[in-house]
Amino acid sequence: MKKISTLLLLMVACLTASAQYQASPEILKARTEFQDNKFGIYIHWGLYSMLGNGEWVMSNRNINYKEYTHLADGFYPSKFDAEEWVKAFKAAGARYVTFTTRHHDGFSMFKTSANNYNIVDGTPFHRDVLKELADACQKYGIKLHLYYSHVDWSRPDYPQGWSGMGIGKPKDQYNYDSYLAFMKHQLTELLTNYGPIGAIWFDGYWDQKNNPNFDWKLDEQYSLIHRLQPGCLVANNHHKAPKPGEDLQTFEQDLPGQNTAGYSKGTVIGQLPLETVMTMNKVWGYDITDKKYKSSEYIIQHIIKAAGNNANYVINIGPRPDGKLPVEAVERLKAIGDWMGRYGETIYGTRGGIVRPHDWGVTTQKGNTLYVHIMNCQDRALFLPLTERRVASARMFDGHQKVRVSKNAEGVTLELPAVPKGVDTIVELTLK
Ligand code: H79
Repeated sequence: MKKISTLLLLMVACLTASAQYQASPEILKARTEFQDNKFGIYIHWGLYSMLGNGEWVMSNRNINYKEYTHLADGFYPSKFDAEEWVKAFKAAGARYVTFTTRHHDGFSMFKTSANNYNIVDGTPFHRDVLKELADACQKYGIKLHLYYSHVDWSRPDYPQGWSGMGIGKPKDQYNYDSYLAFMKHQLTELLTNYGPIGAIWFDGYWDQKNNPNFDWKLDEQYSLIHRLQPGCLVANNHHKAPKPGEDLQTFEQDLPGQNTAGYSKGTVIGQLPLETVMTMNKVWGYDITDKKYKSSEYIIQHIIKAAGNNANYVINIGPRPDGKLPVEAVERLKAIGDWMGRYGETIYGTRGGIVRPHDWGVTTQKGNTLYVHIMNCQDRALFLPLTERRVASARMFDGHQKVRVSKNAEGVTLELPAVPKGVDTIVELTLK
């Protein structure tokens, strides 16, 4: 009896411990910095890049899991230059880069001692591209975030999920404890060998959707991360409300609250810092025929819209198998950098403003300064439902021309010098 009650107590203690994740002071600081950073670059790069058909090619085309591993012997990204990448990201105004250390195909883009299926031991390239990227990020002051897949199409100990059904991997040799030990080993390497890491970004939780009782043992992974690097944020792209131990909530292909892409159906927006991650063309990994690139204007407007929705924005690039960034991506990075260089002040360090997003645009706010970003308005007058604060002054961000403000019971109307046009017209209000 005593044994049972001790056991029960222990269970309750464990449950409350996980339910009551107390973010450390380091984490709280890191969350604020994360929110201040506002804009990042995602990189999807791996063996799949060689096949030029996106990062899901192995599962989509039912490539045999043993056959696929031979790609490693031919992977030699001769033009890879981490500094060139990071300089381009920095010039675009990005403050962080999220890199795929190991995607669903199971190939590690870093030196691991867990197996030879990695860029250093398993390819003729023999270079730890993650180390080179980490060093370049340090040098140019960009935060490094690490994508880490929970799904693994190469390992029989990973329990078969919804993806990779036709790749010939045995379905009866699963052993989650063994797979979890492997992941913890790799997470330890990632958080020990590459300097300070801004976030670990998990992906793949959804793979076990047909197995509702599946226990990923997230607590063990999250507490390991927080123990090894107390300022490292935990993100998990599970498309659900945040779970204990997580530090930010990420949204795939949509702004928080939207669901045009089908990943965020019914996703509850929690209290954590928010992030939207989006592809620049259709898929994430390099696709040789996918030329459906979003325009620079679209990307810039999404940085602005995300900020107005109190979220960060991360745009993805799928580098070519030779290690170069696609020219279309480089062009867009330049255009984004031009805009961020002039208007970054209205984005970095801000939060979603007190006037909520509307069809005409969004507001961002820093202290008493409210930036009104007008992206879609055909009139010279714009009404803001702003009643809780008084407007002390208003001017155009460009050229500082004064803007007349008239007030009524419902809010204020801004009289603009001209009908807004272009990517974004910004009015700067000082609030009392
Ligand atoms: O790494 C990139 C993609 O390869 C990976 N996440 C980004 C960052 C990814 N995108 N989609 N998927 C993985 C598969 C997810 C499918 C889903 Fe669903 C569709 C999740 C929710 C809707 C499958 C169908 C699971 C639930 C419904």
